[in-house]
Amino acid sequence: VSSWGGLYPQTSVSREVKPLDGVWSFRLSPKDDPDKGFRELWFEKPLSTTGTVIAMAVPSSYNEVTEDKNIREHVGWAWYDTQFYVPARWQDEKKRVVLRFGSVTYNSIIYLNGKAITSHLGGHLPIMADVTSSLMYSSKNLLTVAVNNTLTPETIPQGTIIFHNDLSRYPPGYFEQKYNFDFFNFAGIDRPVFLYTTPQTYVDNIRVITKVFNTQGSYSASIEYDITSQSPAGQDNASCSVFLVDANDTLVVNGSSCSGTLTVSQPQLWWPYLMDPIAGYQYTLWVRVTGSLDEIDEYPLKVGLREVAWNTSGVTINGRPLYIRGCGKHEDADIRGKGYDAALVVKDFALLKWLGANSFRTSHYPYAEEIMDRADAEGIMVIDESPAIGLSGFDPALRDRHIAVMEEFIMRDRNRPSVIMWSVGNEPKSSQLAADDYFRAVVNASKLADPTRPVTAVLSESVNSDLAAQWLDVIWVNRYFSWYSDTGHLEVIQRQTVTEFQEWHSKFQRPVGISEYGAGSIPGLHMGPSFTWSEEYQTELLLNNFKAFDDLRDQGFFMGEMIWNFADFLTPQEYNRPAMCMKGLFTRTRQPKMAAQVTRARYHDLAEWD
Ligand code: BDP
Repeated sequence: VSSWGGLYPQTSVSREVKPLDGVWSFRLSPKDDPDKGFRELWFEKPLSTTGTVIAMAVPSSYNEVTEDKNIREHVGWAWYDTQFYVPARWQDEKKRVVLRFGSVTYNSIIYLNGKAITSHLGGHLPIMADVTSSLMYSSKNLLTVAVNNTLTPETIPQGTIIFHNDLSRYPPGYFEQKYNFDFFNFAGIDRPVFLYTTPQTYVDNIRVITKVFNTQGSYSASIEYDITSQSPAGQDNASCSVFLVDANDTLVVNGSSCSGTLTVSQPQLWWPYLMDPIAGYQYTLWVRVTGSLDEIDEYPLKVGLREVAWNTSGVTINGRPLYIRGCGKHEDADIRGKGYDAALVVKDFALLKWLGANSFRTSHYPYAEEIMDRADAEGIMVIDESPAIGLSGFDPALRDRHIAVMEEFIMRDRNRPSVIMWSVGNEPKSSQLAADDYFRAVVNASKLADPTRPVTAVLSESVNSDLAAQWLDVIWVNRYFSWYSDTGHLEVIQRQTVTEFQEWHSKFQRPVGISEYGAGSIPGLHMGPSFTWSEEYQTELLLNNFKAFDDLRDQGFFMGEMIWNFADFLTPQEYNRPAMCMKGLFTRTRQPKMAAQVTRARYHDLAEWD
């Protein structure tokens, strides 16, 4: 994988971590002179010496932080920089030093002390660069990031730039960024930034595959592990040892090779929330590599013991049938946009658990690793979705980019117990002829990257025109009966939903589920009898869907239900939505609407254990 973002930075006896988050300097490249920063070499000296800069929070999307409309609506390059020292002893101790961004959205070029050290295509995934020889150990360092949020038919997600050339109506050079998704196109350094050290011999990557065996009601589990390490030129390969400890740090089992299988008898399995009294239980696999000069590196990897399986009618976890109840989400909140915020994440998990949800989908891009850590630890299952939303065209260059993104993304998340399936994307225009070969290739590449989880896509075309479903292990479909069709007619939902999902299952013989349904509601708007946009309408729409889902559940192929959306989120400026997509169970500031209460009642009723 060409742009593997590296293991998440963690401390150990051999590793130090230094966060670089805080307030950085920021300026935009003018809209009518996008390359100004490159021409004037803004990366060679502090940004503040190139012109006027403002303060910008890192991590955060830059769009909603200031009072400047140009910043919120910016299209093109934006520049950030910060200055910092590193301990001089890092050099004396011959540390290897790595710079790591959780993500920069979208395309980025990263400079250290005036030199480009790495670049990355696309947002939402980590970026790592070995900066050992680019750092200055006896003076201040300058870190500069150029980030571009422009979306084109070749990027994932796609967008188009519309030029308005009629000079009687628009100023010279006027253009607009259009995109075919409804969430605001936030950008910037939106996840934490770290420097971390390792010895010269170090753990580079780890893969674990967990299996669960049930012999007459008694479980055992295995962990297949594979460690990649690096050693300085001229030295022999490092040797490896692994130690599995439980949540109390008690040693369970150990191993002494760089790849092998550990067996855990009487394991505490990883169970989803409300499926077992103990949800989200994790062991820690301590991975130790020892270089030929006795140099040691240690890295702790959390491991949940669970196995996902699937057939033509359903999905199981640890051999037990799974019914997925949850919501689509977004990384979205006021001020910070898609910026990682620990308080917000803790709140969101508290709300998911209050609802009785056991899952969410990372609609419509990979979420921050810190969010995924919570999902692992809380026992909330994740349908892990790539940034491919609403794709169309399906030419070979897009396919290759999509496959590269899937490989990079799967490499980041493949060790996580919470991730139960991969979604290659949301609502592709999968009735276009080219979708057939395209999805075969993207799904096959994803299955090659991880054969242990089902690969899916979230579909929206009609059952008879879609060309992607045939390649998927499980099928999710978005349907907005009584909202985008038959608006106002709640009475048709049950019949239409049941018919729709029966058709998908009978045509493709796969497990099917509803990945989005819902209605917008203005919090506090009450109308009886229920009327579109009222809280009553949203609530009754859910209740009618619930009846359909109960009918479908009786038929044995319906794998789950997910409400659109967990919370209201910002849209682009439009005339058909009031600043936000209002389909949230919670408001953008996470206060409950009426619909949250009925969802809570249902989801707790559906729980397999209480
Ligand atoms: C679906 C999209 C989702 C939108 C939703 C809506 O998958 O991203 O937010 O429609 O319109 O088509 O609310």
